[in-house]
Amino acid sequence: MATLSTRREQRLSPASLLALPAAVAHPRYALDDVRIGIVHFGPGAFHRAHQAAYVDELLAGDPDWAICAVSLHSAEVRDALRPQGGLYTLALLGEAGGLRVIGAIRELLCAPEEPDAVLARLADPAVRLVTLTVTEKGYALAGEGLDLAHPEIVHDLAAPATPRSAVGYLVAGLAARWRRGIAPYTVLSCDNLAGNGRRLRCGVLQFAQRIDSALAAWIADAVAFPCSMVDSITPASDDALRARVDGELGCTDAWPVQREPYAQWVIEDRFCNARPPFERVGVTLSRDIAGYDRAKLRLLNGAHSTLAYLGSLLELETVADAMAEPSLAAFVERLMRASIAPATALPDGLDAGTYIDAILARFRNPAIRHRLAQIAWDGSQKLPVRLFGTIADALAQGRDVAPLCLAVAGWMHFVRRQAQRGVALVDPLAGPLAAIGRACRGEAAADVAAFLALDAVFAPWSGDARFVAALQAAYAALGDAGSAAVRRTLAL
Ligand code: CS2
Repeated sequence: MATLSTRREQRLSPASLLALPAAVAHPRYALDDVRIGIVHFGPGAFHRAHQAAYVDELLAGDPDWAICAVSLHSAEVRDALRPQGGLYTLALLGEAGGLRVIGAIRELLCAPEEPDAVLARLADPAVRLVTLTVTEKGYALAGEGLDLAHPEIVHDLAAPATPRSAVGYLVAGLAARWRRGIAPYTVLSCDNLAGNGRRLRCGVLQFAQRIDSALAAWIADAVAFPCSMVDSITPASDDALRARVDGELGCTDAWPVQREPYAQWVIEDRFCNARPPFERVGVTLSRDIAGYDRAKLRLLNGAHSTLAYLGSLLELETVADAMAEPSLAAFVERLMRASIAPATALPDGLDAGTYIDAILARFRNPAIRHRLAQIAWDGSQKLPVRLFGTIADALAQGRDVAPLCLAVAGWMHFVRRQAQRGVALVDPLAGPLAAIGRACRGEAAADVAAFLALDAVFAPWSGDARFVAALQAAYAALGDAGSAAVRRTLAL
C-alpha cells in the first residue's frame, strides 16, 4: 500500500476516486457514461462551486447534461483540471461542511487555443443549453446595449467566424445551427446582472443584426434567454484550502474550490430546447424571477460592495472582520433595512426582515474567509447593478439617499487611496480610474465631478442634482478616509 506521502504526490483523477477516504463524497454515476449536454463559458470558482455542483447531482439521475467548460481567455482552468479528468474538490465551509469531488465537467477547452472544438460543441445537437458566468464585464455591455467600441466586439464583428467574446461565440454557434437546421440552444446567463437574460439577448441581437439580419430575426424568434438569480458566497481558493483538501484526499488537487453551504439558483422557466430537470436538485423554476434577482443584487451584493469599500478604508481584511467592526456592521444593517429594502419592489412572499437576517448571518460566518479585496474588484461594473438602481428608485420615491451615497463615496475614496498608494486596481476601467484617483485633491466637488464624468459608470445618473449633492456630502464627510474619519461618519 502506498504511504501517505507517496499518495499525496498522486494527482486526483478518475482512477483515484475509489481510493478516496469514505468521508469525501464523489460522483454517484460512472464518469464514462455521461454525455455533454451543456456548454459553459467561464468555469471560474463560482461556476465550479455552484452550477457544476447542481449538475453533478443531476447526472446521477440523468446522464445527458454533463458540462463542456470553456475558458474564453486563460488556459489555467483547463491545464489544472484536464490532467485530473475534469475532477476537482468542492469544500463546503462551516458546520454543515465537508469535501465532495465533482465530476460534472467532462470536457475542458480554452477558446483561444481550441476555437474549432468550441464551435463544434456549440453546433452539436446534443448541446441544448449554453450557460455563462463571465462576470459583469464579460458581456461587453454599455448602458442597455453592447459596447460597440469594446476591442473584442470590434474584432468579432469584423471576423464573426473566429470569435473571441462570449457574445461572438454565442452568435457563431447559433449561426451554425441555423444554417444546418439544428434547433437552437437555450442561452442562460448566470451572472450578477439584473435582468441578465434580457440584457444578454439585447446584446446578442444587436451583434447578430450587424452581421446578418435574417439570422438576427431567427434568434429573436427561436432562441430563449431566461433570466436567472444565483447565490452562494464563494471565496477565492487559497493555500489553506489546498492544504486541507490534499490532506483529507490523500492526493493532490491542483484547483479545489470552496463556498458556504448555502446555495440558491432561481431560473426563469423559458427554454427553447430541452431543459435539464433542474427542479430535482433544488433549483427553483419560476415564470417571473425579476423580484428575486433585484432583492439579491440590491440587498446581498449591494451590502457586500459597501462592506468591501468601507471595510477596506478601515484596513479590514474579510467580510467577517468587517461584520465584527461595530460601526460598520450597524451601518450596513441600517442601510439594508432602512434604505435598500423600502426602496426596492420585492417579490411576493419574500419577507425583507427575514431575508436580511439570513444575509447578515451568512456575512458573519467566521468559517468563511471572504476577502474584501476580492469583492472590491470591478467596482465600475458592479456599482451600477448593485447600488445605482436602488438610488434611482429611492430618489423617485423622494427618500433620503445619503446612506446609499456613502457607500458610493466609499468606493471613490477607495479608488483614490489605491491610486495614491500606487496599488493597481482590478477593474476594466483601471486606467481611467487610477488617473482620476491620482488627481484627487480631497476637494469634494472637484473629486466627485471627476468620477461622475465617467459615462460608462454614471451616464444615466450623473445629471441628477440630488444624487450629485448627496454624493458630494458623503465624500466630504469621509474626509481623508482614514479609519477615524470613516468610523465617525458611519456612526452619524
Ligand atoms: C460578491 C459576490 O464578489 C462579489 O462581488 O458580492 O460574488 C457574492 O459573494 C455572490 O454574488 C453571492 O451569491
